[in-house]
Amino acid sequence: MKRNIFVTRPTLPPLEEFIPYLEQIWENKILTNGGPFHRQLEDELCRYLGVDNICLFTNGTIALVTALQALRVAGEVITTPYSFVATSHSLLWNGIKPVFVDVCASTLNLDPAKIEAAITPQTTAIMPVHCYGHPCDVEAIQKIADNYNLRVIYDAAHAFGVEDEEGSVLRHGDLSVLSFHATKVFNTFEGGAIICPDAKTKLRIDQLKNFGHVGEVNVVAPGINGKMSEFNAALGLLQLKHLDEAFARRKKIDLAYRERLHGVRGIHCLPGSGEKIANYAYFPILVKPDYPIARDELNERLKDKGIYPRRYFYPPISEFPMYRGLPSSYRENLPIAFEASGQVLCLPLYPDLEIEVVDEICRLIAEQ
Ligand code: T4K
Repeated sequence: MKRNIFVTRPTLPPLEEFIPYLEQIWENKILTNGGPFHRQLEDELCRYLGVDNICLFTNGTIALVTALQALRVAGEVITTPYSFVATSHSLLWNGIKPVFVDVCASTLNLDPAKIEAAITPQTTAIMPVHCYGHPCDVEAIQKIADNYNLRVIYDAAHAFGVEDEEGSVLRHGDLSVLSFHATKVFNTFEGGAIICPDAKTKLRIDQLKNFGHVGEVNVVAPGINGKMSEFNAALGLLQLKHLDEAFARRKKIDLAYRERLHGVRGIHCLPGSGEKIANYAYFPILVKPDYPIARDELNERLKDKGIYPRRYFYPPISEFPMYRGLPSSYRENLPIAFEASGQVLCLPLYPDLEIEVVDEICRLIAEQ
């Protein structure tokens, strides 16, 4: 039988550990709308992540859409073209014009040095992404935001559990948004969250994710249905119990890749993020021009062996039809994002990946 090694594989706790949660849901018949597991997961995540307030969502994309709505962001928002398309789609869903700014070559995060030149009287916010879990230059971004009175909403879909010297990276900016999709380091099958600084903002976001309802008969805003169900919240509670072990395994795999790919001509591993606590969510390599074959050829050859890396993020978002007409989408404006997008390959990384498979992948890469 042909074996398939995917870029990621969800970690699932033993099935029997989930049964008691299901029994409890069946027993109390509260399936959604802020039930007991939902409340418990919010509490436990606040503790685990070291944040004060969290609002759970049905997925990360709806959380992004709602974060923008909660802060009444409008006009133009500066963002990165080097991300998953959900980042800028959330702007279009709010009738906001994305303004793409290039990324830094060393981190592939939004380059603060290029933000100011893109600010216009219509700019109301910046939406950076902690790409692959590597924290943005949060201080430089906040300084610009303070100078120009802009909001900052971090797409932190990749940054669950990441900490800098002072604690969680999720405390930066006005809001941070997480994804708990099946492919993420912490998953609830589908899910997401907004981290917010105070109880008042949490209350507003909780209203917006429940159609804008305040009480039984009052609706104060055109909110959406973004609520996480009890089933998904229960999955989250169970996953949390196994998370530290999963991070430790990810770290081992990350180190194994770095050791084995060190010195392979034309292969550049993005540097370990240098933050106090990383989450080892992805293992992106750049296939440089001095590698014997092009990135896409390497991708095909690995696939022939049953290994499926992914070209996250190719093409840049600015190339998709709904974005490519924007002035900020011109290729000349985004040289680093385009170059990285043509070279990047995210190698398989998930807790159950065996080191022998890492050996094999690295051998295949080294011997081309
Ligand atoms: N912002 C950023 C920066 C994001 O990266 C994302 C999501 C979002 C916002 C939006 O958050 P959500 O609304 O999704 O919560 C995947 C994910 O669907 C997406 O969540 C993620 N980013 C993106 C980077 O990756 P695809 O199209 O690559 O997924 P897919 O189905 O091809 O899965 C990749 C591999 O994972 C498969 O080859 C096999 C494995 N897999 C996948 C699933 C779904 C499994 O083994 N089991 C599974 O259940 O987008």
